[in-house]
Amino acid sequence: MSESDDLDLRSLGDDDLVQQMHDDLYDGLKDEIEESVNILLERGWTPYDVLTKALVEGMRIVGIDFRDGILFVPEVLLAANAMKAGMFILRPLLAETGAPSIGKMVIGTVKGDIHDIGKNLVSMMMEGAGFEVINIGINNAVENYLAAIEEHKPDILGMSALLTTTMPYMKVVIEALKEKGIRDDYVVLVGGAPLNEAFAEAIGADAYCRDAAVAVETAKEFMQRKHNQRGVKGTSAA
Ligand code: B1M
Repeated sequence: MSESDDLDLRSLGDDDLVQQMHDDLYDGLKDEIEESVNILLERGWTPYDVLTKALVEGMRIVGIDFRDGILFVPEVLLAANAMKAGMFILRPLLAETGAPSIGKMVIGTVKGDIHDIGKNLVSMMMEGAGFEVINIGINNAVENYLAAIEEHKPDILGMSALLTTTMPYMKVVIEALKEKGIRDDYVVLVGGAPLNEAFAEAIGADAYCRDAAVAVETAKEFMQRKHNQRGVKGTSAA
C-alpha cells in the first residue's frame, strides 16, 4: 500500500498537491494522478499549467533517476502510464480552441523507438494551437511516413526520436523524400531529447524543436511563411 492510499489529495494546497503528483508519477500511481489533475482543473488551473508544472516536471524527475540507474524499465513504464492517464484528461481541454485548422501535421516516432510521451505531448499542443494532427504512433518505418503523407497531404512532417541509436533514422526518411522528389513539399520538423539544431541541419530537416512549445511556434512560423509566399505569388500573378 502506498502512502497516497490514505492521503486526502483534496486537503493539500496547490504546491503540496503538485509535489505529491511528482511523487505519485514517480510511483506510477495512475488513479492518484487522474484525481490530482481533476482537482487542479477544478481549482482553476489551466490545462497547460497542469501539463507542464505537474506532469512534465514529474516525468523529468523520473528521467533523471532512470538515467542514474535508480529506476528501471518496469517502474518507468508505470510512470509513463500514469503520465498518459493525466494527458488523456488534458488532451480535449488543450484542443478546445474551436479555431479553424491553421495547418496539418503528420507526426510519428521513428523505427526502432517506442518512446511516445513527448510526441503525444507535441500532438496535443499542436492541436491546441489549431493544427490538425495525424499521429501515426511509434516505431515507424519510412513506408509508414510515406503512406501517411500520401494519404493526408500534410503541411508538416514531424519526427520524434529519443534514442541516440534511432535518431539517424530521421535522415533515412528525409533521404526517401528526396529520392521521391517530394522533400520540398513538406516542412520537416524533428524533436526528441538527444537531438539538437546541428543534428537537424546535418540531416536536412527544416528545424529542430526543443520542446512542444517550440514545436508549435516553429510550425506557426513556417505556416506564416507559406501563406506569405502564396500571397506574393498571388500578387505577381494578378
Ligand atoms: Co527510455 N530512454 N528507454 N523509456 N526513457 C530515455 C530516452 C533515456 C535518455 C533514459 C536515460 O538513460 N537517461 C535513454 C536513452 C539513452 C540514449 O539513447 N543515449 C533510454 C533508454 C536507454 C531506453 C531503453 C533502451 C532502456 C532499455 O530497454 N534498457 C528502452 C528503449 C526502448 C525503445 O524505444 N526501443 C527504453 C524504454 C523506455 C520505456 C518504455 C520504459 C519508457 C517509454 C514509455 C513511453 O514513451 N510510452 C521510457 C521513458 C519514459 C524514458 C524517459 C525516462 C522519459 C522520456 C519521456 O517521456 N520524457 C527518458 C529519459 C529522458 O528523456 N530524460 C528515456 C518526457 C517527454 C515529455 O519529453 O520525450 O523529451 P521528451 O519530449 C519533449 C521534447 O524532446 C520534444 O518535445 C517533447 C515535449 O516537450 N519532442 C519533440 C519530442 N519529440 C518531438 C517531436 C517533434 C518536436 C518536438 O516533432 C516536431
